[in-house]
Amino acid sequence: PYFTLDTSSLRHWLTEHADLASRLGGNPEDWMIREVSDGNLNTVFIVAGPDGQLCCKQALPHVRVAPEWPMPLQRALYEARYMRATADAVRPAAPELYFYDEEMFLLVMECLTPHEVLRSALIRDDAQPGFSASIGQYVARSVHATSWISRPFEVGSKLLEEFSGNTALTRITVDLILTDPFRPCSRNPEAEAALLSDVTALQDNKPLHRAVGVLQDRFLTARQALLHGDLHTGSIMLHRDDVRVIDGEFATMGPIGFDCGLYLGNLALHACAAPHKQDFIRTEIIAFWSSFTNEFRALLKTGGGDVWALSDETQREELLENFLTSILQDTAGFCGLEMIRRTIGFAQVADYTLCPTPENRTQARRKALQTGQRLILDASTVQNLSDVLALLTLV
Ligand code: SR1
Ligand code: MG
Repeated sequence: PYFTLDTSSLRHWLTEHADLASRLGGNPEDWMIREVSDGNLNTVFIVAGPDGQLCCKQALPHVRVAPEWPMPLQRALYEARYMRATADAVRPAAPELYFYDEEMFLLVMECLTPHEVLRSALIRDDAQPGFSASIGQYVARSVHATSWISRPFEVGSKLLEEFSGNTALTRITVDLILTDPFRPCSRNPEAEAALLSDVTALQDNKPLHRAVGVLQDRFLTARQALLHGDLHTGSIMLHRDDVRVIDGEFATMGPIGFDCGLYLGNLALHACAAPHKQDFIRTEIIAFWSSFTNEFRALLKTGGGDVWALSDETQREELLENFLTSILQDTAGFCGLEMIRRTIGFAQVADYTLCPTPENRTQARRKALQTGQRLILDASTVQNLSDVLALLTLV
């Protein structure tokens, strides 16, 4: 039966799993075990032995950073399923899953060392430029492997079945990203005084709420492919040019632009917090989109799904270009949602600590709110990446 692990019980648990223990080598009492929990939801341990290291991630029955908020343990299963469903397509851009324990809601996986969380690397100004090309490739490969265009519909049907139970985490997304920031809500931290009128205006903005409604519908009904579901800069680790995507527990079938939009939203927020890095962020956004589209175009040349099965190469190309435009429109909208929720919602971001003064921070947040609203309102007018860069004022 389930119990919450600590360093001592994890040591014992590992000794009872010989294949995992053998990856560590040496004597169990000599293993170094450290808790390195960083995200909002789970506990994470790094275990080091003479022959290797392991990363052990366990779901808690509540939100780690808000213990009064209960959360089903089952979410760990969806992360394991996501890793298994995408591993072959994205390897080596994700850690290897070695073992999933169904009773302990525990994932044991490859330890990424000396990797660092991308958000922290960006804040320290220490991320090797070009990482976004790897993320674009990752998104193209993961969604291609799970889309109706590339796979017989039975594959998509099975994925819908396997991931439709991930309702607790989808509920978090629906509330925290797609709803709460746009209404007064006890989960939203109190906004700083200087931003109160901006927040009130946003929460009274009826045209904005209509546009958010379109995105709510897209998120819940456009089941285009299997999404990571929480692809922010805290869900990515890197060391030099080795870039890995982690934390797929929010996985769900959804619109491809959701993964793209969350990623770009976090880059854009970083540029709001650190305006002197705008050119760098603009280059990363361009690298992401060109790598995503190039990889997706190349992969989709081969077809394989029931969708577009009748079309010749020329027609597939035309269909694909329209599909990419529609993904870009979704991307713009979800990018705007992410910028807003990370600025005034429950889960805000450390990037704003880069602002040297409180006044700079207010300005940065205001810019994020204004940019986010513009992106949401104008998402449907977007035709190419330059339009998105213009909405981001990154031209
Ligand atoms: C209660 S969980 C809050 C946020 O943390 C996760 O990483 C997701 O981004 C979620 O929205
Ligand atoms: Mg996470």
